[in-house]
Amino acid sequence: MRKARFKPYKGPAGGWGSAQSVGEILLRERAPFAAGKALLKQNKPIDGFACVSCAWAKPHPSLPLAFCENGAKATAWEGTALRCGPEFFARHTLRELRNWSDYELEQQGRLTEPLRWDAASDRYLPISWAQAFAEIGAELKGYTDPNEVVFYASGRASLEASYMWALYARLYGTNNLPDSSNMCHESTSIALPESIGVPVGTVTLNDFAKTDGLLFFGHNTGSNAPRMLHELEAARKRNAPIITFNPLRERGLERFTNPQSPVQMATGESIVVSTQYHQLAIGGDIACIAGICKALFEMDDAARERGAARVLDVAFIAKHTAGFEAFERRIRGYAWPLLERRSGLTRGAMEAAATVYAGCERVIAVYGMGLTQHRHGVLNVQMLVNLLLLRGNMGKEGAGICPVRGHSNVQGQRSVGITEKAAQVPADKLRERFGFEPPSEDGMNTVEACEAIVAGKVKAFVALGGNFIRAIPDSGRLEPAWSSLKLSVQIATKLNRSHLVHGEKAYLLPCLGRTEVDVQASGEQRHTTEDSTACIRAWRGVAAPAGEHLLSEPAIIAALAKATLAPNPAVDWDAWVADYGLVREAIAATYPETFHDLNVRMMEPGGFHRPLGASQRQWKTSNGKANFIEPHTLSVDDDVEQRAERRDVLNLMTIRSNDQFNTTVYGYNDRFRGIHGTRAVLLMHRNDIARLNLAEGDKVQVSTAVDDGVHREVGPLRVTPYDIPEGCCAGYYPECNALIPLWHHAEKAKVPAAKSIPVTLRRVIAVGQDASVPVEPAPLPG
Ligand SMILES: Nc1nc2c(c(=O)[nH]1)N[C@H]1C(S)=C(S)[C@@H](COP(=O)(O)OP(=O)(O)OC[C@H]3O[C@@H](n4cnc5c(=O)[nH]c(N)nc54)[C@H](O)[C@@H]3O)O[C@H]1N2
Ligand SMILES: Nc1nc2c(c(=O)[nH]1)N[C@H]1C(S)=C(S)[C@@H](COP(=O)(O)OP(=O)(O)OC[C@H]3O[C@@H](n4cnc5c(=O)[nH]c(N)nc54)[C@H](O)[C@@H]3O)O[C@H]1N2
Ligand SMILES: [Mo]
Repeated sequence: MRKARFKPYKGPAGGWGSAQSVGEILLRERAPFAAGKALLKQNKPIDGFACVSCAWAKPHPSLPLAFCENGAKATAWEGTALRCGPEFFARHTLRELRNWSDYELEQQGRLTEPLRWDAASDRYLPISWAQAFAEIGAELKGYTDPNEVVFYASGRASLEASYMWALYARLYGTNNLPDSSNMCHESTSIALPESIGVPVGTVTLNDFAKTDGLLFFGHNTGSNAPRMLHELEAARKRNAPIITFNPLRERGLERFTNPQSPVQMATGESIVVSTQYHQLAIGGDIACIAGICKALFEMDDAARERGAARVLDVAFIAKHTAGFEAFERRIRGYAWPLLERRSGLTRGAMEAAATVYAGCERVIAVYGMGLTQHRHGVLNVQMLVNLLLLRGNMGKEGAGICPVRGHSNVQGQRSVGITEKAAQVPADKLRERFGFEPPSEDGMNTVEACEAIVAGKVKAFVALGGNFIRAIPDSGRLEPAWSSLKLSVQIATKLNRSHLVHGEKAYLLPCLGRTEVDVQASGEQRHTTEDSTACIRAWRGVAAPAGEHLLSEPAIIAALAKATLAPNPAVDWDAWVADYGLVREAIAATYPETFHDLNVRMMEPGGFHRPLGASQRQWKTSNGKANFIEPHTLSVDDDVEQRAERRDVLNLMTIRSNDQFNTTVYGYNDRFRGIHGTRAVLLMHRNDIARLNLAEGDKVQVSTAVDDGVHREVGPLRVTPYDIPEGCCAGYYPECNALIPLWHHAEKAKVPAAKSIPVTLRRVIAVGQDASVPVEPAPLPG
């Protein structure tokens, strides 16, 4: 039995706590030596492998140890000595396994052989690769409408595998290519093209080295992109201010001890990361940024009166932007009390941020899921760009916008064709090279695919990695819908819940991990990825494969494609698998602007950058300008806002612990937040706990407070006092996903609004009571 403990964490991010946490997971995965050895090659150019954890950029030249605590956990997770083979599946039915936790499922170790679900025994039984491919191919061939098949991709596969995956789906006849990005930075992909004409971030590590100020919105850097703390440390040593906006005081954004600095480690010295820390309300960002802009306008007025230098970059605004006047009018029209109420910050706090911002010449704005996963997530991102544009912080060294991407190649998979949007497909190039007519209709994104599955309009779901059923909203409604599928196919490294919730026919196909040596007919293969700064580089695996029967992702995709599609002499799948260099030639031919000479340029030790107009002040927008986008609302979520008058409704955000990678739960500790041994917690403000007649340690059921006729409930969760704004609360993803209605997603982008869910609480066990004696639910104040 794990014992739950709650104790505020006083240490810095990094430091010895980090080293200890890495040691623990290496032992738990029984891989201290193998994974330890692999770690030395992690993020090393050319002969090393790109970390399978986050997508943060890798510096060149690299640090001696180029990995962080959570990167090491990810490597240990993949390099585990534990195996989950046919013997395991012979012992357990899927019905039984569906009661296991996410942690227990993945802790069985690496999958070793292809498996097919046997309905009679409700077990996965071994099957030969040849038979699996033949059966899946025959099934897919039998459908008349290709749009009834969904090809999901999580963001981990290489550029080579991703390109082949997208081509496979389009040759089959569909653009149904939803991906993890649909749940993540799709708000960015919609927002930035309208604002500045690129779909991705504009900054590189060189900009981080030159910047003299950083704005940080809604990203938990210490847990989710810890290597970035090195850039932040360097910026702080140059005295560049870092202004953070987050409802929670995330430790990694407060103090950091560099584990690679012998002096800091020995002396326990740590640096202050954020020079200002603003704990705004969940969803307070639009109002907060509007407030900072308003303060800038007022400072600019005062400067003009005094005849001092302007605060706004008027030359930049005049030459490069459109929409300024309407934006300015709108912002000036907001009254301070309204902005304060909506942001949860004081006018003084917003003015303080504006003053420091105005004192910096080169500013980078960094953000994560705290901005994108909201109903108005797109507007959140555009407001942040507006703020940068006011002072010309776009397209100059040391300045720009930095969406921190999640999965290690999620940005890259989009660059090579994984998208449901037909307009983004270079149809002419595909037609010319492969002699087929690519589908011209848009396919389904993640939310649309879920809607179609619920409506019984999907026959097959084929997944290149990920844990779709756990990652999506509305688990309680979605899981039962899966049984209406005729076919489900999962390509994976470890067992997860998505493999247990399946269609009439189900296959589980185990693949090589990215840390592993990949030998094909022409020899050992390299592969490529694109990071958060649009830097593309070559890598190769270094560890021995986890099993002799594993195939690489490209080999599995090629075999599926051959079994499914009519032969096409222009696509030689076998040659591609024999030599991934040929896939890269095809990538270069299909996307020449980004990927010309990919086979040569990928070997540049620091990689090469994708050309981005916005970073040269070339605006590939519809009007050729950088656009100020007027906010049409100050509320980030109308579903939550309508209920503000109901005092029993709290606004819930779902967050990641320091001991997980998305749905992969490495352990039950969230060190930086002082939570140990449990994930079944609800973090609340003390005043809300008192107001709702609750006490620390009570167990509550949490329900979604919307009236759509569906009852959604999660629990019991332990009421845990935390430093979080009043009216807000936090619980862990994926455990709380059952609370998010599928329709509660970002406008335009359809990213599930996982950061603001209106909820009510019901006490089921009072603190000190035996868990077996539920008490009456506490009456809620009216
Ligand atoms: N170790 C590890 N690394 C990871 C992952 C992982 O699970 N584990 N996941 C990867 C993936 S796919 C992704 S997308 C990224 C995710 O990395 P993040 O973008 O950091 O995502 P979350 O952990 O969901 O944390 C969101 C942060 O936003 C804050 N926040 C919530 N609501 C709001 C709001 O309304 N406004 C503001 N300003 N802040 C808010 C939360 O307090 C939290 O600090 O990390 C990637 N890297
Ligand atoms: N409530 C809530 N929901 C969320 C979020 C949130 O913040 N809150 N975040 C969203 C975000 S940002 C994202 S990106 C999604 C994540 O959604 P997904 O990407 O679908 O989920 P992961 O948990 O990353 O997938 C983990 C599984 O990937 C498989 N895997 C690992 N490595 C490999 C590999 O090399 N190859 C293959 N083929 N398989 C592999 C393993 O079987 C593992 O179990 O979740 C989203 N859902
Ligand atoms: Mo993500």
